[in-house]
Amino acid sequence: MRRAGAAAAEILLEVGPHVVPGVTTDRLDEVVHQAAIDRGGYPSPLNYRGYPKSVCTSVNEVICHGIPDSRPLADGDIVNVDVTIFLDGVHGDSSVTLAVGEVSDADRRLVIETRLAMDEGIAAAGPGRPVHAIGRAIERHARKHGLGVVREFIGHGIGTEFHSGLQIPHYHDPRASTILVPGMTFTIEPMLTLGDPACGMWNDNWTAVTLDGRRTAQFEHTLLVTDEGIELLTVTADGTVPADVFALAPVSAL
Ligand code: EYF
Ligand code: CO
Repeated sequence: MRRAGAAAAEILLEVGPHVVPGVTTDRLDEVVHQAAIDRGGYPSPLNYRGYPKSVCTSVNEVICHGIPDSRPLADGDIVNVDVTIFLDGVHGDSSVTLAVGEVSDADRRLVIETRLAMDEGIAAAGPGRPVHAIGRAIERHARKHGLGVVREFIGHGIGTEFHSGLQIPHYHDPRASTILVPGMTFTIEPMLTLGDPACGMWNDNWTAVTLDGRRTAQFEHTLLVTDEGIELLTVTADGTVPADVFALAPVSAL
């Protein structure tokens, strides 16, 4: 799992610099596909439940599962790049939301606070802690910053399966009463919105969008519960965290 997680992080670091105005998300798909193959792995999304590409690229109002296509990214877009690699029998799953050129202060704030919400969720997890503590921390952070939390898509157990039985809501759901124990591996991948988090679906039956058309951002790590706490698996072997490398400068006056 550490090797698969590190490979996912490396692939994000490789594809990130390609995210510039004018690039197509099809090109990002090619880069991610080749990067997975180069590492001796397989891009987990490809043909997963019929998904047609090797990566999810979710632009602006697209919440998740955006399918790469021939539309060029434009200055001011934000795009989530969600990479999962199957390597040596297990999956590593991670995503970052990247700015395309110069983005508005509102979008910058959305991206920064979504990453911090994920970090709050990670901080709330640990051995002996209930799963619902994660969503409670994420929802609290989102509320504090006037952002919505998407409820339809949640974090998941991960290992030899891309999605195992464990469900990790990103909002407070007291029914998520599973107690985390060492050895569990799962993702935290909150999707936050500038407006109403209600979700719709394009008629391709893959692309999830905000109903109000407002923008949305997402970050994701694969995590391991240890005896001592939580280990981030989707970091490179030298500890580099892609979300740190691509972090946006804070908005000076909120
Ligand atoms: C309506 C898929 C998409 N599912 C999940 C298949 O966990 C993921 N990313 O962090 C994740 C990535 C992909 C994925 C890529 C394809 N799918 C199944 C069911 C419905 C759906 O969208
Ligand atoms: Co995931």
